[in-house]
Amino acid sequence: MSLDAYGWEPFFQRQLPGPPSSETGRVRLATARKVDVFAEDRTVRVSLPRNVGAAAVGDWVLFNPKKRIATKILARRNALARNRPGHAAKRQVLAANIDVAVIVAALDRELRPRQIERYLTSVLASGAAPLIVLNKADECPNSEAAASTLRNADPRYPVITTSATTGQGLGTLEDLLPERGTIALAGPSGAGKSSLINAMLQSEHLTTGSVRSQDNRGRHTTTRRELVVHPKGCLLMDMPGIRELYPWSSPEIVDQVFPEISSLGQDCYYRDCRHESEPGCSIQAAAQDGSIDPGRLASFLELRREQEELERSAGERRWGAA
Ligand SMILES: Nc1nc2c(ncn2[C@@H]2O[C@H](COP(=O)(O)OP(=O)(O)OP(=O)(O)O)[C@@H](O)[C@H]2O)c(=O)[nH]1
Ligand SMILES: [Mg+2]
Ligand SMILES: [Zn+2]
Repeated sequence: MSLDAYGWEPFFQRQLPGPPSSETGRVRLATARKVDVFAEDRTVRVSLPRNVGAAAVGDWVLFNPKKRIATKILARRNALARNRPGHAAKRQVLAANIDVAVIVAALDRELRPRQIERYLTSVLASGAAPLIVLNKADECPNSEAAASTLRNADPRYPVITTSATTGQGLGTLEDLLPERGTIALAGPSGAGKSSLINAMLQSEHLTTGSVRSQDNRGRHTTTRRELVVHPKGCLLMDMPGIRELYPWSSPEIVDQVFPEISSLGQDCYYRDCRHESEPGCSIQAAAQDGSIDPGRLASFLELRREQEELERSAGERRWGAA
């Protein structure tokens, strides 16, 4: 198979040639010092020496086929990243070189728009196109109402309802996926990410797991990121469920996630208004007269704070201060 099938592009071609006799492959599975790559005519496991760096699933690597050692990780076109939980500023790349990030939520539990806004904050920072999937539509009598709630809050992104169990909405989902693109599925444990991929592949390739009966939360069945090839040609990346996502993003991206709120901030009396209790704050004024959603406002303020803090910590690390 040609490497085009795995998303090879001029952007990566321009980074060649590598060392003579090296081969190119795309990482489909990664552990700390070993990666499985899709190469032209086979899948091969190569070791990843420390000096080469850390590879993420979706990365392109050069490797020495005889020694089965990776020699270089090619520069990424983009990456979906988070701040490692429990760290002030430690970037963790979740997925490299992706075109679409599918944010999967499940309809067998309460819809959490705040959680989706967190994912959007990560996805917009990556540059991948977001697509919101509300799965387990078979478990929810008014799945369309849930989808409408999200569309009304922000009409910019597609929101679709699916069921990995009955197959409902899978055709619509597949139609929205770019034919040659790389698509990462992210979302909380138990939302049905692995089930959706299996349903699209019409195979039981990925392990799926039950949810806890008291609150329908998942049990973190998927423990590694993995890239699989869809029969139509696109690549699907399964990801472990994320408990609480701390996006690696920026205050400016948060503004983009909440345009109806951030645009009001330009009219605040103080230029550096924090939109809390300052006089002349047009965002608080809009909150008081009910013209912005209080849930979205709280989410906007929280994510702004978080990203400002991250920017400060990351900057301090970069300059070696404090
Ligand atoms: N009723 C219903 N159940 C589903 C659907 N999709 C998945 N499930 C079930 O939900 C449970 C969790 O599915 P998984 O596919 O393992 O969920 P996941 O998002 O991959 O979870 P992690 O790997 O833990 O992050 C399994 O018992 C699935 O059978 C659906 O559309 N409808
Ligand atoms: Mg899974
Ligand atoms: Zn303000």
